[in-house]
Amino acid sequence: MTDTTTRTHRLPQRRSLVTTLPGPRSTALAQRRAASVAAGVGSSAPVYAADADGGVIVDVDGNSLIDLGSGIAVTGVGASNPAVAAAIAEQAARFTHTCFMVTPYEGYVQVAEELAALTPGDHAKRSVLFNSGAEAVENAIKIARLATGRTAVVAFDHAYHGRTNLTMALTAKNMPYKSNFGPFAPEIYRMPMSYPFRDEAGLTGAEAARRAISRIETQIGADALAAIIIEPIQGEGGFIVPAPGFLAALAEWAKANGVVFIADEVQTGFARTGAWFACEHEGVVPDLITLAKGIAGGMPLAAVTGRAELLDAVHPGGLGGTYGGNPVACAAALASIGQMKELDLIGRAREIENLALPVLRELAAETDVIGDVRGRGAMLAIELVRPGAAEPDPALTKAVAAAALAHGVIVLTCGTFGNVIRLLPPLVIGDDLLLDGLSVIADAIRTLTRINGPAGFTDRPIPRSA
Ligand code: PLZ
Repeated sequence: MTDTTTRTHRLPQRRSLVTTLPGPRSTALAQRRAASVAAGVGSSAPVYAADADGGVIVDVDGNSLIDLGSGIAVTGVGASNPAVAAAIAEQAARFTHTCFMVTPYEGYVQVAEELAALTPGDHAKRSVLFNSGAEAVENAIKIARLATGRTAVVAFDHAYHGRTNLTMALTAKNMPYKSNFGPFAPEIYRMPMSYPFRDEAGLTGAEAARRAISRIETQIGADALAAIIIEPIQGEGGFIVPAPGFLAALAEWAKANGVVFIADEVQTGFARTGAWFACEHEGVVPDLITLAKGIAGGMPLAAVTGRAELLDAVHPGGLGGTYGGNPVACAAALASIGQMKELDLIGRAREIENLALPVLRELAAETDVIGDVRGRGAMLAIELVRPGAAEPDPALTKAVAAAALAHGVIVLTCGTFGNVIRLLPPLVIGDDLLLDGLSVIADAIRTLTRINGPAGFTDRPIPRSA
């Protein structure tokens, strides 16, 4: 598996730094950016990409960095997968756009057929395509409200569903996503999540679901509730894997009460967690599923897929958008899904888990600043805390990501408390590169917390920012 994924790579799969980071060319670009790009757009790594392939991103100064972020869980098949690039070029040479609402084309229909086949459940399904995860979420809520004739929507603590007005309301975290951007869309209710590391010890998934359901029943009333939306594993909120049975109990209650159960699989979807979709691990069949990110190898495409009777309840013309299901993005999606099957990227995601989890667990056993190690497949995380306590340590988390970057590894953080290091490598990353990336993170933690590891940095300890 590793061999088949590494052999096909165009760029050398290695970490190598030829400048300190950011190098002079990235620094010059950062200056131009400051004078032209809105300050509100952040970037985790101040290095500008010139090329990317497999598990590496090469920057404009020629540094080859290990990519453990996949552009936030997007480039599972690689950022320049040859089959995807060829499909894009071939479609672009024929037509880049007609607008599916004006002159439809086969690619859109093919993507909908694939989504019906791949998503959980053997009921009749329909799909509608969009450009971004937030747009898919907005439309799933539109569909659920119209189909049920109800208005209330439940979202959870630590949820992330997007940055548009309705999805900001669904998203839990104030800073940076919501602060001063209100007023927010009404009729959104937030319920407690199952968060095993932070819940009272021993709280089962069923008990955590009961806690949420009891609040829904007393504060909203089932007959007012259109939908429950939940990420099967929360992404931006901290890679929170709910206790087993939590999702199933919520889905069962939703079914019994005519509430649409929406799985937001924008981050967890498309082989990332070692299944096509993360709700499969819990045996849950959602009524609607929102998809984006990994669907199209980096091209902007998103979807709502679900029960035919829900999607077909909407009047013709009620759903759409100029670019939704763009033909180039559809060609990329079909090629990406083809690559996931051909390279068995579901199996590869499981191999990544089997390779990385023991490394992270071993590290956790060495130090008292790792409160929790969790995740599934190639969606793994460590939660960093004050020594021996549950108190989040966002400063250490930031410092670890910065130290990893300084040594050539792009790693993302997340979490309501900003204290989670998350791993989202491209699924086509090779074993050696992944292990090298993990050892850099491990060394960063050892160095920053002054634990002497076997193969520590040669550099002086990086000072911890306050
Ligand atoms: N639902 C579960 O993870 C996007 C956004 C990062 P868009 N997550 C990364 C940021 O800071 O903007 C996401 C997600 C889940 C919805 C979305 C929204 O998807 O394609 O970014 O709109």
